[in-house]
Amino acid sequence: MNKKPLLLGTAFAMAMAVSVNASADRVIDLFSVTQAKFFDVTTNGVAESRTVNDPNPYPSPLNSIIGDNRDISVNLINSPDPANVNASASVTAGVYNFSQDTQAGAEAQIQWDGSNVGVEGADGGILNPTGLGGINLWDTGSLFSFDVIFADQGFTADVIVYTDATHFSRIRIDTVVPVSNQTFSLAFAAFENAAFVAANGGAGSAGLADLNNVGALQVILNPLGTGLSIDLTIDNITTVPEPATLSLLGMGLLGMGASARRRKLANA
Ligand SMILES: [Ca+2]
Ligand SMILES: [Ca+2]
Ligand SMILES: [Ca+2]
Repeated sequence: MNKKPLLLGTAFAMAMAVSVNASADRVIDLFSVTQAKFFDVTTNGVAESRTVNDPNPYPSPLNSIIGDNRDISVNLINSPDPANVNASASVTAGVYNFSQDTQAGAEAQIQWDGSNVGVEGADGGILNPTGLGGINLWDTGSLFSFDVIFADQGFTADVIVYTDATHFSRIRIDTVVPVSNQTFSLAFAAFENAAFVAANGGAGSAGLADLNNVGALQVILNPLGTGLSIDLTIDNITTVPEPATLSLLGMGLLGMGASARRRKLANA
């Protein structure tokens, strides 16, 4: 697995953060719909899962979850004392939290796979790879953007875009270092690039995801279940329109041009 982080420079990340607030027209999740904290206290191979519907379905201007439903889960993989050394997840105060005790190893998931009907149980833990019904993300932008408020360790996350059960693209990111208030971006084009996906995660048995036809989105945190103490807080996940990003970068370049002109005038 390629461990090279897909991090962007701080200046660029700041520009991205501004553009998210200014002009994103389709959210993935603003984490404003809460889910109470819960724990997995068993190393039985079964995750604890919770599901919630958005009380303001799309296209309400108050909609904050793509597909109107979010599933979160925690799977305690190993622990010397599961009842007391374990892991939890929650969505409260506008942010998602995953916490893993020292010496525990756990994986956490966030799924956006539409309402829980058919293949999903009441808790939403099973992924429905076509539950979003084929959303065209290219209509909404060209990058995923997610704000990590805090991570006390470097963390690994797999971001998976599904078109259906056999067409998906998985990309692993690894921050290597702790994170504080940083915006990460992942280009849609990366998920449609066979060589990049093969090198950084993997594709479905029938091929890559088509971001014109998205059936589900999934984030797997700490997919290796490694045993470090982890506290991770994620804020808004959105799609970012390229024109807004370019115009912000362009404004930065214009600003540099203006100061160069001022220096010239001062020297004249
Ligand atoms: Ca369990
Ligand atoms: Ca669901
Ligand atoms: Ca699900």
